[in-house]
Amino acid sequence: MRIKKIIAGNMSEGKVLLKKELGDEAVILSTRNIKNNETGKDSIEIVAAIDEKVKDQPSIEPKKRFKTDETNNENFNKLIESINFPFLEYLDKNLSEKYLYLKKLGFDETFIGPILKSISSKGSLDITKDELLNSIITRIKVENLFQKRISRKIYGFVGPSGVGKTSTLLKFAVIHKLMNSSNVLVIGANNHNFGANDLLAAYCKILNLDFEKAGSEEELNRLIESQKAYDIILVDFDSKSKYSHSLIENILILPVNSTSNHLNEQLNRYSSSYIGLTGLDENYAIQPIIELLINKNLTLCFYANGSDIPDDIELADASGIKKMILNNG
Ligand SMILES: Nc1nc2c(ncn2[C@@H]2O[C@H](COP(=O)(O)OP(=O)(O)O)[C@@H](O)[C@H]2O)c(=O)[nH]1
Ligand SMILES: [Mg+2]
Repeated sequence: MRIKKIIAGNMSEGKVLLKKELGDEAVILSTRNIKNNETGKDSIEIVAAIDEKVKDQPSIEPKKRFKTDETNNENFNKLIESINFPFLEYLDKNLSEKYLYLKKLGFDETFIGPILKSISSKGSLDITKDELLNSIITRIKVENLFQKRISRKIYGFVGPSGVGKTSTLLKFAVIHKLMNSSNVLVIGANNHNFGANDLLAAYCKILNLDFEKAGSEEELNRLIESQKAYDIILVDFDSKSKYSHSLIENILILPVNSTSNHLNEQLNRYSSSYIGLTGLDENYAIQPIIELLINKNLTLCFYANGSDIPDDIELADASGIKKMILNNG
């Protein structure tokens, strides 16, 4: 047992001192009022004791409950990130934040690596996430094909079947007719699918568009040579068409929800630098198409987000591409 004598101004001050000296388990043995020899003030003398065995017993800490506060959530997220991306600990905070931002937007390592390397080598790592995204978007070439041109333009719509070539062509035609008061001719050169040209002819009739049918390459060439009065000629090809003409600029229509392999195959097959996308109203992964556009230096012209003619098509521009990236999937 340990005994301690404490002099304090009053009882409550004495208890505080006692607790500090002997702990919670101290037992008060006696108290008496005294005059403090040094100050001459009325004081209290407390004598207390503690059983050392009790004092030395390890106190049992109350169980720590798992707190689901913000700090814990943050730590939990960090833990998950370090499991998913173990190499992050080798990147500095700035780089790893940018890596995670691009990763969460749907880009993958093969794309993010060179992007971060390039901004890092330019010493531009201090840019914000938004500026980083904008810097990616500015790498994508865009061109406004809805603008009226001085000379006659001939566009061929090419690409895999069922991707939306015909409907995109019709949207394109109506926009030129309404917005630019252009003289538009639609040529049906879809000769591998029974009834496709007749169906297109019917659509053109409803939409008040001039229509001609080209059953062969010769017929197509003849139409191009003879129909000089039109401002714009749009040729609806099928997936197997192999026609080429120096005056035809092909627009490759690609589904936005494609894998890298599929997109590259289509590009090799139809070699075209103009790209139109369809299916932005459906689920898609953004990585393959953005990578294709940047790495192959292609020009994105427009994107379709549904089957309504002519409403469901948008001209490609930086803000639209940003929306496409931020809303992807
Ligand atoms: N959801 C959706 N459907 C589309 C889009 N573009 C075209 N389609 C539909 O896809 C189907 C095939 O289109 P079509 O133009 O005939 O394709 P083509 O074989 O390439 O000429 C049609 O039912 C279109 O209405 C799009 O952007 N989104
Ligand atoms: Mg078609």
